[in-house]
Amino acid sequence: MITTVQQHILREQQALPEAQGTFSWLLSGITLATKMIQARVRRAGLEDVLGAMGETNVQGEEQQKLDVFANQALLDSLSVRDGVAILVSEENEEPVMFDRAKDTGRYVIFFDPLDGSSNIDVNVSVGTIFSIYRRPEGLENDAPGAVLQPGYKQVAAGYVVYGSSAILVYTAGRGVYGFTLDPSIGAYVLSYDNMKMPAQGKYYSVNEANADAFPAAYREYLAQLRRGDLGKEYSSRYVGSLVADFHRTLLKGGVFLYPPTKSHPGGKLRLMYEANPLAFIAEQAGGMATNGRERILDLQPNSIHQRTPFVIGSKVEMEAFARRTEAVEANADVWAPAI
Ligand code: P6P
Repeated sequence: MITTVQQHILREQQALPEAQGTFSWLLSGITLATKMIQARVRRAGLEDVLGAMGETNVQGEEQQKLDVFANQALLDSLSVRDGVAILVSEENEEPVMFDRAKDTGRYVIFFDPLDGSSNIDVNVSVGTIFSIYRRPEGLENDAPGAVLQPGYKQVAAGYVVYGSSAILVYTAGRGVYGFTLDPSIGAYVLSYDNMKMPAQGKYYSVNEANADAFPAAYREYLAQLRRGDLGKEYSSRYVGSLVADFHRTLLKGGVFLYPPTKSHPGGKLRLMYEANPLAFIAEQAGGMATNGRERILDLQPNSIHQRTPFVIGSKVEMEAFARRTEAVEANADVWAPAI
């Protein structure tokens, strides 16, 4: 007996009293778009979708053709759902707002349509990340408070990793569930029921090329892992595609870090459509996520594309990181030169 994601969402939305089917209708828009995206990702290179569009996006990054397609697929699938009041995409400088009747446009959705897209041409897994909030009552769509909500207010979050298979992972605040796309029936089928991140893993995941520029606390912590101070031998695994690196961390445990550096004190990853959704999932699975000091989900955003340092993973590694940063930063200049 299979459980499709649609059946699962209908069951989940019973816990969202105000949903009245809107919530499942929204999520079906996201799953539809990801099926279209994965079909194109699977054919990358066959339909001349490789290579750049020759344009750059709001992040100043060269747009890959699949980026543009993925963004359009999500915008098209979600804009026809009248439950959507506002869409915020990594690819769009400004939010897309819809003039809905007051009692219909109830949700705000953030998404990174194709994260890790620079890896497309070398056939490395990429992903779509999404994050869903209620539109605050009494606020107009263009009120800053409509989009600048802290992560703990998310009603749902998830991602699809387009790897050896397409896997959708989502939470609506009552556990984390994984679904594998079965191409023979075109449906996401439950494959991971009530996912829990192992309390400790054996991988740490960070771009070591930047290590000399990390704050002392981060360097000290990585040396601690390498020395085996947490009672385990660690291996380094870094795909360079956030969704792939996080998915492994969720399944196997361990820790992923994108630290701040002097040149990028805010880190690289985006709070609203990368860190917040993954932090919601990690916490629901028993893990933790911080910006190096504070819980990601407590951060009050001040802009929709703001970046944040990002440390996310298993309880044991995250608690060790917190102890290390407290110890080192209590006694040293955060930017002390590399040891
Ligand atoms: P770096 C991909 O471009 C991305 O946005 C994330 O998917 C990934 O985690 C990160 O950047 C990799 O960045 O600086 O290590 O190449």
